[in-house]
Amino acid sequence: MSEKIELISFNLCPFVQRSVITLLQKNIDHKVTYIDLENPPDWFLEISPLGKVPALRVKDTVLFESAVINEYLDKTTPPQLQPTDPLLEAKNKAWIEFCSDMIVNHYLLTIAKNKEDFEKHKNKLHDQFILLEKTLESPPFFNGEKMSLVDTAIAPLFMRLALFEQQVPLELFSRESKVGNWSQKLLSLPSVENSVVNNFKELFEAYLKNSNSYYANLLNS
Ligand SMILES: N[C@@H](CCC(=O)N[C@@H](CS)C(=O)NCC(=O)O)C(=O)O
Repeated sequence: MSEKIELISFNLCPFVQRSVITLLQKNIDHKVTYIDLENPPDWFLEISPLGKVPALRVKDTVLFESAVINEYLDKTTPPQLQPTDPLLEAKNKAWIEFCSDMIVNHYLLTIAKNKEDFEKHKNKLHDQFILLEKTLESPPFFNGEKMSLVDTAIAPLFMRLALFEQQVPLELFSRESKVGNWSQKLLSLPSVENSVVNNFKELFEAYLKNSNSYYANLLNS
């Protein structure tokens, strides 16, 4: 019997979530090991060169960086999500980087201690969504009909934005826009829905409230 691949995870990490979506989308048998990032175990620090999750253990090899992990999963298990045309593939990889920057911006927005920093990251994210709106061509996915790794890269951000939009509307894009439709499509996929732990919303809310950030105070009010 072949050894299961192991995804090393922190239950709130959006980068890990990208790999979970890819694993689920491809129906890859795997196990998930959760660690506490505040207090990472020694075995994790020994195998993870950057000390970050996700890490993927495949036999004796440990891969890190979500984009790299997803490319490996994509190359080894069908259906292929990356486009085969080299130019389109490169374009997709560039936009995956862009989505990573958006995720970081959203994180900075959620932990900003004051209104000024909060607004700064919110405006940056808003501008990034305008660029995405201009880049999207035909629905439902980033490349049109076929789902891609860009879709798996942005879905965790859409999920985090949707969770608290009712409580604290950020209004970063409209529901009727191309981005809005894209978000709704991705959030309706079982691979996205099942990519987080059951009590994700509560855990995330508790984490935010604990940060005592400007956004957390808006959530509290
Ligand atoms: N570029 C990395 C980012 C991963 C990342 O920042 N992971 C965070 C958790 S969401 C982490 O492990 N942080 C621990 C640390 O920086 O010490 C990727 O795409 O995998």
